[in-house]
Amino acid sequence: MTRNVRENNIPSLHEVYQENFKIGAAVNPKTLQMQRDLLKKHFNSITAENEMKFEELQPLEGKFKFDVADQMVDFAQANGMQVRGHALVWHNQTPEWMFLNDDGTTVDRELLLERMKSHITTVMQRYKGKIFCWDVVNEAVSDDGEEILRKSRWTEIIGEDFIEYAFRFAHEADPEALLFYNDYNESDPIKRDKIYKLVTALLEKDVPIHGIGLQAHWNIKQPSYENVKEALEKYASLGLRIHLTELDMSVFEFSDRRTDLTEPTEEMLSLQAKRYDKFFDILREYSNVIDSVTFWGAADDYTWLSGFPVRGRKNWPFVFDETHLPKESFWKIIDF
Ligand code: HAH
Repeated sequence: MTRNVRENNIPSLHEVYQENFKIGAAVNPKTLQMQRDLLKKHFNSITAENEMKFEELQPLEGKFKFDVADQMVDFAQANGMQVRGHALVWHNQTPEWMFLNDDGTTVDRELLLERMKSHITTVMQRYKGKIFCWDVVNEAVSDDGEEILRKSRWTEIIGEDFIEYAFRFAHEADPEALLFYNDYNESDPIKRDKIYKLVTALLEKDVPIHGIGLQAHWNIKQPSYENVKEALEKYASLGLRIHLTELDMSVFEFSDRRTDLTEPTEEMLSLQAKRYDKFFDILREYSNVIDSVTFWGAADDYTWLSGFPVRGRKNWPFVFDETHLPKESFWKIIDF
């Protein structure tokens, strides 16, 4: 069979999963071109990889730049796809001006809250009815031992309640949008319990939060199936919706810093397929609480993992290969 025939005849991933959850992909202006057909066929949700982050949308105070984000939303609408918004408040990719007065001194709590509200309101109102959910706060929980919240400009200037303010501003801006707290290492028991504690406290204060985003940057060894199941149980017990927001399956363990591979080994690919298989079994088992599973990319020709944690090292984390053909991982997750 020629490549086109094979490509066109394979089942659509999002159609296979229509009874379970949406299947999403992170996109950027380049992948929207290179992966256009693949995206249209297999995904019914998109997330902007970078183009809706603070520094992209409001690089200078009051000077919003919506052109690229608008094109993504238009692409989604033209193709019957949903859009997940990522991300409103984060300690990274936020411009310096946000935290500074004209004279270079640090802003006070009042002004930072005002700027936060203005950003959230402007962005969410623009995409009302077009973006169904937002990662309102990204990665606020610390990876260090006892510390619950990571220290950042947000905690230093506003205090720990910056999180509830962000959710309240977001709910006011678009009462229909689903509001998520999103984080990584979400299945690590210690971090999981911190996330759980944080969200429990928000719920006790009636903060408008509707879901937890599990980034799911996984690899061929970690996390364990058990830890993922326990995390899903624990988050689901809060009565919130769950999204997998940034799924990928690195072929390298996190501590593996090798740079000599020009293609993945057979062993890596078969382990990857086995893990995708088992993880999607688990995700289907929890599909009563999971509404959306987004990959942080679509096919192995582009992944942020080729720059992280080792700069310039190629990675192959998806279920479609560099030429957009299905990998063993694809066949595993559609066979159930
Ligand atoms: C994510 N951080 C971010 O949410 C996303 O916006 C970015 O494009 C890529 C990854 C993940 C992350 C990690 O897995 C480990 C350390 C820091 C950040």
